[in-house]
Amino acid sequence: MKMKTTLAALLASAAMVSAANACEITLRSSDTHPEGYPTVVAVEKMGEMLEERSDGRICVEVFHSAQLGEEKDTIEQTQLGVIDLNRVSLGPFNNIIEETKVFSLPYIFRGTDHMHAVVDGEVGEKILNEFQNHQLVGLAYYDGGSRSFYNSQKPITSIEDMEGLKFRVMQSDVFVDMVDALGANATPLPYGEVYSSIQTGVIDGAENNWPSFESSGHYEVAGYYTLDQHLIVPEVLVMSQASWNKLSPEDQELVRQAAKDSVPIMRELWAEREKASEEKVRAAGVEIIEDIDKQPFMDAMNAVYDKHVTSEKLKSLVDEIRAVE
Ligand code: GTR
Repeated sequence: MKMKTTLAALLASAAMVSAANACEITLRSSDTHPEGYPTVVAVEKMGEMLEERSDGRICVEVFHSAQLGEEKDTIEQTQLGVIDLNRVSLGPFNNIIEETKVFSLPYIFRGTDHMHAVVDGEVGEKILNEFQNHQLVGLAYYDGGSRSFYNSQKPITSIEDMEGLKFRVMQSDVFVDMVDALGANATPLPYGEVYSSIQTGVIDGAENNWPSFESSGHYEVAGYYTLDQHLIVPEVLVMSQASWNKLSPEDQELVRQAAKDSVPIMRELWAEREKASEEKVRAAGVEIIEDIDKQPFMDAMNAVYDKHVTSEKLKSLVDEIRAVE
């Protein structure tokens, strides 16, 4: 049995090597999420399109489950050209690319349709263009659902219940200030450290969308999920400027187009996964607090806007986002 497994594994890796050999260029892509997660599948699909359209010359290899590192580190690696492609939340870019903050502001989007209209339009294009000033090429936006708070301690039914709780946030000052403004304490941590930090009581909880809450297993250690939906943070697929510069203009166009064509695929996968993850979490017995007055949460966010939306550039971007129907 063992022999058979080993042989099968050898044959499989031999097949992979020969497939890899056919590719003149293999773009290594990073993702923190596990196999089968919508972002991972979408980049794989992008790779298939690219391979087909380049007659097998350009391939994409997706390293899922944070195999290449946590987001903050992989962003640096992508800027350096060590990693070619990276699918990340916009959150970890906030401290590097100021303009990305506008998409990370609490309650900036009125819902998914509004977010889609914004990222598909002029503002979306403007923010993608900002990446080129930071050794990166912005290729496409993916969905990140809406993020809500979960914790291991108690049901949060109002903003008062947030008082004193310790929440992990993505590594961005916007999110630290967001949690502070709600009367809780923020701990910026890499995604991969959240599960054990809740389990050991280092933090009380975190915040995320249904698919991440489910796939990370956080729901196993944080039994209360309050749907305050404070954030809708789009995700991005970026490429290293160094890797980009190695491609001919024609190949650059192929990459850009394949990335764009993966967006509708991703959106469909996302909608399905949101439902499936919600069902799984509910079936596991997590207490879901849905009936919550969001207004006090929204009002508290004025402090975050006052602190982070200070330049004329960001102010006008916020106005433009709000004006999109
Ligand atoms: C997820 C997002 C990841 C990562 C994670 C986090 O929703 O898809 O890219 O940013 O949240 O909270 O770190």
